[in-house]
Amino acid sequence: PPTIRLQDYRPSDHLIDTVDLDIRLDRQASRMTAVLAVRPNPAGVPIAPLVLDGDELTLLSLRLDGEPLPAEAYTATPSGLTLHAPPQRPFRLTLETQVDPTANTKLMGLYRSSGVYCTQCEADGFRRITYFLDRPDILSVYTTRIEASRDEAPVLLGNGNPVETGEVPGTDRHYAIWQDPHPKPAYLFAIVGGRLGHVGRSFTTSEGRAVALGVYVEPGKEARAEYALDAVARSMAWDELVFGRAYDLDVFNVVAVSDFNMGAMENKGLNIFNDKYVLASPETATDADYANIEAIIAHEYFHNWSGNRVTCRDWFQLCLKEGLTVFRDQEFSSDMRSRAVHRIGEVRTLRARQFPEDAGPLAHPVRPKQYAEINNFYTATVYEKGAEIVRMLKALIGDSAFRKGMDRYFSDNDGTAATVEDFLQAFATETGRDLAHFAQWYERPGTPRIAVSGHYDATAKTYRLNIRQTRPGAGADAPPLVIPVALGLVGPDGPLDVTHERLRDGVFVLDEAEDGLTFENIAAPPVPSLFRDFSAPVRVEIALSDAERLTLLRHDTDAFNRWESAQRVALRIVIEGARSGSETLDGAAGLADALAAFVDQEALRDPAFAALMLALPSEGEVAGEIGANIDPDAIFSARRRLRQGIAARLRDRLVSVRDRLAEPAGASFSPDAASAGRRAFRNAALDLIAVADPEHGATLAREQIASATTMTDRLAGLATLSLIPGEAREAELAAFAALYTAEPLVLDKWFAIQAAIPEDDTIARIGRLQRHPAFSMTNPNRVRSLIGVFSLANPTQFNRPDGAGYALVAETVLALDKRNPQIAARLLTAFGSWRQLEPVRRVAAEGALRGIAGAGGLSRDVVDIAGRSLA
Ligand code: B3K
Ligand code: ZN
Repeated sequence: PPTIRLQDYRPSDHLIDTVDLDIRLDRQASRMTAVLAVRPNPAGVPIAPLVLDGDELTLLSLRLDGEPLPAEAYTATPSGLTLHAPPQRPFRLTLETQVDPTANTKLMGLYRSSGVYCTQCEADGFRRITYFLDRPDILSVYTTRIEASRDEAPVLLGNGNPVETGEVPGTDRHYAIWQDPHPKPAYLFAIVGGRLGHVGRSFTTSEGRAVALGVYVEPGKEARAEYALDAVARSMAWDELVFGRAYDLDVFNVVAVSDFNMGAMENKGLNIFNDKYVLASPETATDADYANIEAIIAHEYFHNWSGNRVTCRDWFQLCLKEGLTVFRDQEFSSDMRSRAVHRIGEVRTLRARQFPEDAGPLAHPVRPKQYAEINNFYTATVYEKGAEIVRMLKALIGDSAFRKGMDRYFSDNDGTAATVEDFLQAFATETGRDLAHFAQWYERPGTPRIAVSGHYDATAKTYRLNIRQTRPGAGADAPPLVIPVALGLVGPDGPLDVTHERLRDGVFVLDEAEDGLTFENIAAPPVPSLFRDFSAPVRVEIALSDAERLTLLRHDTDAFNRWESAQRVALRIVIEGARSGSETLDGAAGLADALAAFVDQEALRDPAFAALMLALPSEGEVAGEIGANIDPDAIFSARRRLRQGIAARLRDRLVSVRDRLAEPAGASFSPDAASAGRRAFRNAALDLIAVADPEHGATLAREQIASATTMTDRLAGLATLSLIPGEAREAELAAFAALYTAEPLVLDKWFAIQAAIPEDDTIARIGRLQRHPAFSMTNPNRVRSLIGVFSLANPTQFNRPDGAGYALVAETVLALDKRNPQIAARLLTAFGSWRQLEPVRRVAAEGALRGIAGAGGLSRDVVDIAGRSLA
């Protein structure tokens, strides 16, 4: 496939000022009439053909200023429409196209999901609706008339504000006209038509605009939409308060559909969501679901400014909207919940998804320099590392300069398609700083390694920190990055109040390959607390003893580093245990003692934080730290041995704290962070109790499943039981499925639990589950729950030495690719770390990858991932 390069960017030779669309919805033959007001771009080449994008389109008719065009004036294929010599003046192009939404299994463009017509246009789906200049720097004002059978689609929604509805005389059809006054790129276009239930409320903006908020869901599920609706209103209020951004239309609608390639989509005024991220009730959704709904509703809403009002010049700038908007939604969730707990969650996600990506063949800069298939670049690097860059910028310039820079970015670029340079320029102008050096973060792939050494001089009473940065794979002449290092010192009895001229608000700026600082008047050897609050997305190497790290766990003021220090000790123990294979783990008892003391001190005070403290680094994280010659079975068993040691030591207090945190009988459900935190600790405790004593654990789990009043607790009981082989497990799994036959989103959790069982039989179990009536290869949520979870959350079975795990995923990729290339390509990224495996598995994984790469008729999406993975 052809490679598209950032350096080749050129403005379009034509602009499209307005788009008037008339869409007649029909199951197999939906018809679009598009009237495009085209004019030559003063910044383009004067005499240029007009080349419109298309994808699987059928052209029915074409007129220029109302007149049919002679056949030799244009060339139309399913993938494009070229006017060889368009007028050198503004003109109107009227295009009629026809598409089959029922046959659209790619879920891009116009398709039907459980009988609901909907669209997905980002990145390049609009060209599956009509021929267009389908690129984000073409901003147009859209007016859309949607027509459908009233019976089939009583609800008709579009972008912008509703202006008219009516009947089509003499038919069973009706129509609605929507007008969006804000110029937008085609990727933000959307319509919905269907039979939908709805909840709504009004929100008055800080500018006095009354906005009708609506959330549309499958009829009968309206009550499950209330939490999402509330999250919309909270997001709107927060963006006004924290970023000064008010909403700019009279309506804001969210629609939940059940077949969706990703989480959600920020179409202007009409966000379309995967129903998994809208529908919630205590009986069907876990606390994690509630938190995800809140975060994703906020994320899509925040795009209204960071993405829609200011959009991207080209797709290389994707992080401009995605990284920034992730940062904004993280801040929102932190304000709604516990900031420290949320930060730890952010870092866990980054380490689980982005670090491996950045260390493997799919690594790319946060702003990629080239791509073959843009839909493969909606990655953890663009999103999560992109958000970390914004966070570092804030740490470097300070809160108030950051807010001023954001204001300037929005006002200077409002209504335009911007670049990363435009973003940084706003902050440079506001602060007078040169951010060119900082901009390297957008250009350089790979997780930086920071080697730190500390030297205490007992005579001089000084403490010297040396800090050195390197990037794996980068040459010695690679320019260093600008890295904010938030740091402090902790003494044997508590944090030290240190000052240093190089520290501003506790942040040391490392902008050279190597640098350091010396603290004076330090009475005793301190322990450095580095990268507080995870101030930069780096790996830190420092030789500290377990005892020193556990000093941080006890005494640091920084919650993140308290958690981090226990994680580092656990990592060291598991890595050494995996290497030696020995039964006894050096240092495990010390860690268990520290955790016991921590639980005594914190579990009742901050159960959510304590629950995180009990969670050991994942097998994937351990693998990433080891980096080469990985044996997932050795990691699994060393990690399990450590868990057993900790569980045995903590068991009694876990039983008692778990009881003390129990909800009083009859207490009403709340998804808030405090209640969720209590459940999180109780369930983390249950899991560990079951590790210490499977029989007791199984009994408690079954009791919890039986008595649970929330999906969080019921599912946690089932998850604990799922790791204890036996009849009880199978019986409870069967009972759970029977209870939720009519709840696909709940059955997804049931698929996921089973896909993650680290046992030999899991492959066979998955085979059976693929034949379960609730499973479907055509629904992305089902595939992700069963095969996606298997590939990402079951390292021992995915990486079976006999290759059966790879074969299962490879078969699924090939089968899916014919229907839905985006989902197939996403699944294939599970092979991203294959080169780090030990030889037997490496050969097996490579074989599976080569099998895919060699198959015929592959999509561009899969060819791209397979090719880069093997390169
Ligand atoms: N912008 C969309 C993602 C589109 C993915 C296209 N393959 C949702 C989001 O990140 O907000
Ligand atoms: Zn986004």
